[in-house]
Amino acid sequence: MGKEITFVMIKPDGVRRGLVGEIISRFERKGFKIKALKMKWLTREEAERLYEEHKGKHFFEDLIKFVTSGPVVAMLLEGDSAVEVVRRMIGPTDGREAPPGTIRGDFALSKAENIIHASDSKEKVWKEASIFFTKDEIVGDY
Ligand code: 3AN
Repeated sequence: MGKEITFVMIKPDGVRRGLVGEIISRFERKGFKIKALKMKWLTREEAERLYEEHKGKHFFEDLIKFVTSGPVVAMLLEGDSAVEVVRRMIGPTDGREAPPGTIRGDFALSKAENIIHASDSKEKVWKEASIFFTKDEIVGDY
């Protein structure tokens, strides 16, 4: 509980499909405060760092190709229980199973191309955020 920060990334399919505004809007309306925001085209090395835990899995190569296939939009969001609440708002990995009302449930029909990534634990937030942001790119209280 309490004020917490989480890392979110709109994947290349979300950017290509013009869902950036819709997705950011959902988080703003929920009450999260944007603390950092950036569009970036990941290098292979950066993508491998982001998905380190999946190295060796059958889908790893496709995942890296997909996430480097176009620019992504990364952000840090601040709010109560941010990690857990944002994960609930994005829904389960497979868009076909994600309930309506969740971002994946409303916009994805695939497990591989599922629009959005969000940190699944507090420990991962800063590891993932450091691929995109330096300390001075995170704004202070407002
Ligand atoms: P989540 O993004 O819900 O945390 P993870 O961490 O299990 O899911 O998977 C990371 C990413 O890897 C997913 N967003 C998806 O793009 C891809 N992925 C995971 N499992 C599969 C799979 N079985 N087949 C293809 N892609 C997958």
